[in-house]
Amino acid sequence: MKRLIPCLEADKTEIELILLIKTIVTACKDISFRVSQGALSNVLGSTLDENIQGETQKKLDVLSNQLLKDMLFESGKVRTIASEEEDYVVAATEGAPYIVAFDPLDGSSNIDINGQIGTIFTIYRARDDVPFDSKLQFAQKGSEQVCAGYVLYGPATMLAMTTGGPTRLFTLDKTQGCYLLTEPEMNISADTQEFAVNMANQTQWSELFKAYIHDLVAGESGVRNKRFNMRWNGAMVGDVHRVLSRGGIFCYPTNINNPTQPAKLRLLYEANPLAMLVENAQGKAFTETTRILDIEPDDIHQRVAVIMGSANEVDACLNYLQ
Ligand code: AHM
Ligand code: MG
Repeated sequence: MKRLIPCLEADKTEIELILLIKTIVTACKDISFRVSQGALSNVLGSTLDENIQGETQKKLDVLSNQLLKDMLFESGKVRTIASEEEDYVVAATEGAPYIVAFDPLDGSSNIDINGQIGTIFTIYRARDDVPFDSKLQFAQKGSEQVCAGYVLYGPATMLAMTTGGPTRLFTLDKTQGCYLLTEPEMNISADTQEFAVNMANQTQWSELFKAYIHDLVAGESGVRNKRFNMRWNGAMVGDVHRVLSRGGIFCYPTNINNPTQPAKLRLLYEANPLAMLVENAQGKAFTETTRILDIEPDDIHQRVAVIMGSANEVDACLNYLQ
């Protein structure tokens, strides 16, 4: 089986980018080890702090964030960093070619129950037209990403990644400490009978979105004339991994009861990288109105509604929302 680096070389990925990807996935190997040790590594539970988004930080959130930051600083390849766990952008190496954003540990509420969690990352070229340490470095559309990926810490540790070509899946061989190519081209089926949404949020949905889910749940006897099944991990990285692996639709729609924070998921380090992975596996990724990768960002912690997955089912959902 092909290893990650030779695979990137065969894809003609630029050497500086290969070195940066290597840094990120090496940090993730460390996170994977600590996650797999569970309570033995003394990383379970919460800290006493909150991040800028008012969420309690878990010990593993903080640790993963620090680990990634330290290794990215050392690499010398990153001009500026943005993270879910950092209030502001973090200046790294002036003149370096790339900027990196990440959610160090997506699905934090799964940490203490030994559920699926993962690190989501995205890489852009640094901008020379704005100061190296400005948040404007990240004022780039998702379509500008040069690499998007996640490392999923499940029963196996897996890396899904694209550098513009197909979305490839690698599995961490823990005996050798290397990522091996196990799925050269992920391909999301256009049709599906599986959806992922937090059903407990129904009172927050628009009437149009309620109608869509109602018709899915109605099964063979409803207008869709087809039985749908529901799966929900509570970690977007795990839910989207399932969608990439066997098709499906993942929805996190607008909360109409909360005008100050109508969406939950973050554009920069959750929606954009997962949208690129989904699109490069023949899926679609939209908010309720717009292709996610076309959004002009206005803040590093900006939130968006998300509907992504099997192309025909995303179209079907969007039809309800017009
Ligand atoms: P996190 O980045 O703090 O872990 O929050 C994001 C997560 C997503 O992974 C997941 O889809 C969503 O929050 C679930 O939230 P909820 O359980 O509130 O519906
Ligand atoms: Mg997250």
